[in-house]
Amino acid sequence: MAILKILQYPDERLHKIAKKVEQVTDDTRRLIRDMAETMYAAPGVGLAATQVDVHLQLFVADVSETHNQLRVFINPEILALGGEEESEEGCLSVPGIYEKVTRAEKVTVRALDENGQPFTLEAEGFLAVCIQHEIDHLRGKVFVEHLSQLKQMRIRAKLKKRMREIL
Ligand code: GNR
Ligand code: NI
Repeated sequence: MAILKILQYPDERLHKIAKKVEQVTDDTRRLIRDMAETMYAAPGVGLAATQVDVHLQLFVADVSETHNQLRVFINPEILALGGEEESEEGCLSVPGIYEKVTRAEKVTVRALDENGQPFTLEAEGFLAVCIQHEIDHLRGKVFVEHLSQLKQMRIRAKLKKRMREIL
């Protein structure tokens, strides 16, 4: 097991488009285990491969209060979106920034699990938000890119200032 390094916005690698996983292998499962460990340690409720600089269509999520209901999504496809709802989001790649984003209230997604078995899931509430947030990452999109240009500029300035203060 290993804790992986999470890319920090603004990093151009967060804009790479993830490629399909052609075969679910032991290597895929090792990556999934490391991503899960990284997500739980952060702590976070989701983590996309893009965030650990692996550009494959794969993410993990656990929105349970008990942190023992890991969900794995490989090659996720959105089959349907319904409704609209605004909620506050954060991202492990944009630490300390929380902003409201409007997304679909319900999402139907098809994906493969860690054994390469297909499943379809209808999600709503926080899980639906999380799934859309992670699929955005796989498409090279960070949640702040749903905000106005002005807000994005302010966020980038804030993060750069913070980075300077640490160094
Ligand atoms: O840990 C996370 N919390 C969160 C809160 C609201 C909406 C989305 C998320 S996902 C985020 C982890 C992360 O960055 N996943 O990509
Ligand atoms: Ni994120």
